Amino acid sequence: MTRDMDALIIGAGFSGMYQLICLRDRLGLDVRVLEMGEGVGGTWYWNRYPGARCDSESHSYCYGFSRELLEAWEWSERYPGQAEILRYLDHVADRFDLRRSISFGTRVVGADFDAAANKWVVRTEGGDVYRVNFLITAVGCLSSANVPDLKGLEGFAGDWYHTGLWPHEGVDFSGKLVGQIGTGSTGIQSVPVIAGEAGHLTVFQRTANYSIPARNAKLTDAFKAYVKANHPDIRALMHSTPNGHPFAINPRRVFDVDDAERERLFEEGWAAGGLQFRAAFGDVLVDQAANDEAAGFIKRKIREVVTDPGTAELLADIDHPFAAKRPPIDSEYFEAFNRDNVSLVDVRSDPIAEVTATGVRLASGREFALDIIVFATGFDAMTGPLLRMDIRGRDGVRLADVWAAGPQTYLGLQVAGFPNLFTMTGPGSPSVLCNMPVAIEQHAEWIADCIGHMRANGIRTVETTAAAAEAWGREVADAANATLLPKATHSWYLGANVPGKPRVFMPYAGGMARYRAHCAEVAAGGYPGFVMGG
Ligand code: N01
Repeated sequence: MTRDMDALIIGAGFSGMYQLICLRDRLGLDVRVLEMGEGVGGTWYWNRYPGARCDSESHSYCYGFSRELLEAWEWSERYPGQAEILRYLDHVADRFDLRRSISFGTRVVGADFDAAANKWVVRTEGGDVYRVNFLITAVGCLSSANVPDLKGLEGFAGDWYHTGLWPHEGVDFSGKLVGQIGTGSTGIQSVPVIAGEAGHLTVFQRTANYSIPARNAKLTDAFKAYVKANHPDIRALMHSTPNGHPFAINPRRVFDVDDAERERLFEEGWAAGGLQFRAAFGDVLVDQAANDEAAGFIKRKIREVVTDPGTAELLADIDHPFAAKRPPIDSEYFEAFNRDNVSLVDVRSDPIAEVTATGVRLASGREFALDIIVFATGFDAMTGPLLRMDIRGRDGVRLADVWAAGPQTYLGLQVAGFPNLFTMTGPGSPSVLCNMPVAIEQHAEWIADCIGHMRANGIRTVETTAAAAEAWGREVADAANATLLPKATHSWYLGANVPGKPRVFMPYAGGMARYRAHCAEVAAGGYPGFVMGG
């Protein structure tokens, strides 16, 4: 089948769904969404691992574009669990009648720009072809699972799973010997839940990680009423903060206060829980000495919680500044190591050498018998989901070649040589450093406004320039270098978790509020940095 349309969106997660509303219902375009899964939800469709829950607070982890939607939906907990988020997105799909414009179970394998026709020609695995004026990738930043290339995995007699591709029917851990590799945000969420079900859980830790207690709880009626009554103010606050969260970062500096007051304020942040701890001071992510204070506080907490001194030392032996990697938040993560059926293994000093038929063998020869291996090993982030499709721009140039030394975009939204292609939450945008729905809504609206502007003015192509992308690349690097973020040299922000991936700091760390203002200025100023043609 070959179809001609105005626009195609790849992915029906938070971003693709709202982009569909903007293009179909507001601009009246003939548009389709192609989605690999059998339902909407993106990340929340695939990540069904035990303990999967959002680290953003529920009243901020939702769309803000519709007052009616905000008023119709009520969250049950402070942090929404995977199932509740998926119910929410299903509700949005029903409410805005989105499914009729989405093809599920449809994987895009390639897209070529046909310059003569000024069309993107998009191919699906099933052999369908779409010829469209605009192609929008809404493929998510963390959707390409990273399973380490471990020797012997194919011969493992037990079962193994990656958290990001979790079976919909769930996994029965009861009485099983389970090994989990990875202690990032995901692994830290899954450990306590798997520990509660498994016969024994062995956690293989390569890099120890900070974590802040989430302090999840059912929402009270009073809080729900406060949210309902204050939507506009809450949204305005979220739009004013660098990370898009519904609480401000306190501008005071760590050394503005004396030791006792600092301890009290850290305790207050610790009690507030989650990402609010990071917001207790304004300089934690820019000043190493300030960061050391926050890091020291968390390490003391870990040692207080974990009873076995050897295990506590391993968990607190953290080699990077606090929040330089995405800071996890947890529900009883460190406490889980006090259980008799949980053990911690340091695979930094003694790496995993191979997976055997019956378990895992370390370089030293130590062996662990396992029935199930859980890979909480993260993703080929930001570029992975784009590069696994064969996207070719002008003159057949492959995106993979253009980005061979690392991604280059203007505003994370466009790549030079790839006209009329928009990359939602792409590398170079704040995306993963921001509460995602906030970043997503801004991108969807900016893209829709740009396309609306083009149609109103008879413009057929929009394409950023190499100079604009290079200049923006420098801004992205400068913004990161003004913080401690690049000091976590093994972080996925830098692509360091995927062997062979170029080390480029990918998200824009200058803050969502500043980025939003910059994008608005670009649009108001007639789109400098973009060439409008035809
Ligand atoms: O992945 P990660 P994640 N041998 O890359 C280890 C988002 N998220 O899925 O640090 C041994 O952070 C690796 O070790 P090291 C959030 O943005 C959001 O946990 O590379 N270990 C690390 O410990 C988050 O940042 C929510 O040394 C290996 C772990 O695996 C992002 O998803 C909830 C290994 C991977 O950590 C990714 O988090 C959860 C190997 N060969 C996640 N390879 C929300 O709230 C990797 N590791 C929305």
